[in-house]
Amino acid sequence: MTQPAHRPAPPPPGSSPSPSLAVSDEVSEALARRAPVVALESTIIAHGLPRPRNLVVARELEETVRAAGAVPATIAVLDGVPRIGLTEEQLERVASDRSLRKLGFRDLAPALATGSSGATTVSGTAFLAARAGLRVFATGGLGGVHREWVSTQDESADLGLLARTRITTVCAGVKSILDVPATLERLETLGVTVLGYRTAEFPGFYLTSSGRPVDWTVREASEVAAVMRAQDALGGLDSALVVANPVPVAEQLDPALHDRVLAEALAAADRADVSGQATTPFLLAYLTEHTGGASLEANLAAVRGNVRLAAEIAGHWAGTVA
Ligand code: PSU
Ligand code: MN
Repeated sequence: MTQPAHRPAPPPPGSSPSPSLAVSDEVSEALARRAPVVALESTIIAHGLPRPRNLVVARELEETVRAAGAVPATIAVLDGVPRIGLTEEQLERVASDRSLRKLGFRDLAPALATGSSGATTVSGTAFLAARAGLRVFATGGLGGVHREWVSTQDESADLGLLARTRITTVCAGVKSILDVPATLERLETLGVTVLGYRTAEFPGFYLTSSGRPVDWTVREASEVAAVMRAQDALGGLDSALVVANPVPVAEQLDPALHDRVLAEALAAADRADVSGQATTPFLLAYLTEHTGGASLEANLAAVRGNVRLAAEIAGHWAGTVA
């Protein structure tokens, strides 16, 4: 056997070995027997939904995965340890601890090094899930290119991370607070495959449709698993597979109300000078408050549908369902 040309330098004396992922017993057993597992993010719980409803939802989403015959793996970083699969106590902490940070991919290393705790965004979750060997992930809406990008250059790290990570991400499109057409262009540029699930139109998060077309439509979870196998057969670059699953028309936010309150929310964010990681939680909270909770219900309907579909895809991927 030939030796690698470059070997990693040994750790400096006194430094501890790099902390590894803490995969819960339930998730590692499921992975070992190749049972279906669905990764769930924690930012939506800690920063995207109002308390105390967030904890009820976090539990419900895990239950939904189980009911569909898969194992849920909610992901967060607690006291510097990246956790894949949380105990009930840990889930409660994610939902209630206000000091929890919001961790994108780039925040993971400092969080580990400093023993910090935080909820993981799509980029943080997708990275950790893939590192743990998970292949299917459900969220609400992806981050993307913000309106006003020309002046702020605010584009979620979700996009770049998904371009480099082999994980199937089920979402209701990208959050409608964003510049959806620009985000779709970026996904194309970055080479991220997008499938519409039973739709020819890209979903609009709170709304069933964003009005933009998708290039590929699938009708069954088994077809998504077939595309995943084709990704692997092609090999080469790792990138995600985005499965865009619209909220049912009956459960969408009223489009006129959406447009009116979103315009107000964007103006309020501008006045309050919100930026960076605070932007998305600010806008989501504004919408919840000023639609009398209707946007929250649409958001939850979208997430529930995504989690159900992700569990079904995971079943087909694992080969436990025909
Ligand atoms: N989906 C939701 N609610 C949320 C999010 C997604 O229904 O709060 C979170 C995800 O964690 C996503 C993040 O990664 O919002 C995007 O934040 P930013 O725009 O700051 O990258
Ligand atoms: Mn941002």
